[in-house]
Order: sequence, then C-alpha cells, then structure tokens
Amino acid sequence: MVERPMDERAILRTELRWVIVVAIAVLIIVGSIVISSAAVVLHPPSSVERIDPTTLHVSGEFVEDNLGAVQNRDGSVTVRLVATQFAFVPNCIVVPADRPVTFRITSPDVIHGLLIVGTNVNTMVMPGYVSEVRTTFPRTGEHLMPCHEFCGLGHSEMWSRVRVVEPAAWQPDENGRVSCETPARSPVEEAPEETPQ
Ligand SMILES: [Cu+2]
Repeated sequence: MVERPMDERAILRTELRWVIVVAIAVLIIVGSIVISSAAVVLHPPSSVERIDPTTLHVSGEFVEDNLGAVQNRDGSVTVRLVATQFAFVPNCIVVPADRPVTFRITSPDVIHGLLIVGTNVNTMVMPGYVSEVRTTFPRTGEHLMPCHEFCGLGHSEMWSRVRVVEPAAWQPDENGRVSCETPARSPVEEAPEETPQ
C-alpha cells in the first residue's frame, strides 16, 4: 500500500514522456506540411468545381470535339481531357514549350489519376469534379502520362503521351486547336515552295 503513490508517479512520468513524443511528431508533421506548401508549392487544389458525370459526352465543356489542346486569347494553352476506363481522351496531346498550359480533366466513371512524368503535374480525377492543374514545360520532348489510380482491370493499359514542341512549331488550326494528327510544322517547312521554272 505504501508503494502505490510511487507507481502512480511512475505511470504519470511515462504518460508525460509519451505526450512529449506525440507532440513532437505532430509538430514535425504540421511543420513539413506548412514548409512544403509554402516553399515547394505542394498543396491540394483550392477550388472545387462540380460537373455532372452522366452528361459529359452530350453537352458542355467536355464534349468530344472540345477536347485536346486549344490556344487562348492571351497565348496560353488549355488542354481538356476525359479520363475514362481505360483511356485518356484524346490519347496524345501536343503543347508548346515555354507557354503556360492549363490541364482540365474529369471522369465519367471511376476515380483515375493524372500524372505527367518528369513534371509537377499530378492530380486525382474524380467523377463529378473538374481537376485543374497549371504548368509550363521548359523543354521540348515527349512525356508519358499514365493513370496512377487503380481504376479496374485495364488500369495498366491506361496511359497517354504529351508531346512538347517548339512554340514556333505549335500552329493552331482555324479553331485554335492543335492535335497529334495535325503534324507539327516548322516555320521553314511552312514557307511556300518555289515552283520550278
Ligand atoms: Cu487507372
């Protein structure tokens, strides 16, 4: 009976030690979130944009002929995509280097993921919501764009390509669009051919 207060003090000391350990762990976690959001600009999207996943193909921004890369009035580029089991539509995207590019993507079926390898583009794609990511590609080249959320049996086959070309080779058609089917033209190739005399 005499030893009991001593036991309680020992328990109290142990509990206090664990409180300190947990408090330090929480401080490290919160600190790393604050530092990564402020210094490395890693943060969740700040706005929520809803869309009806059942009518994507019928009306609105994500109808088929509105998908792909389009030039905006200020020279920036918007890429609209639909992630669906088990493909990205369109399957290939061409964007210019050194120009702001905004990706807007949604899903009509299940959760998918958008990742452009070698860039900061990485977002989940949820049915009912529009995900928007902005980036600038500093160099020309080709990036793989796989789905990174397991979305079903065909998930491993779900990937697309982003082709980054010289700004001068990125020539929008009369609707301001560029697709992989319209081959990238260089200004040299565009010069009218001289007819042989
Ligand atoms: Cu997937």
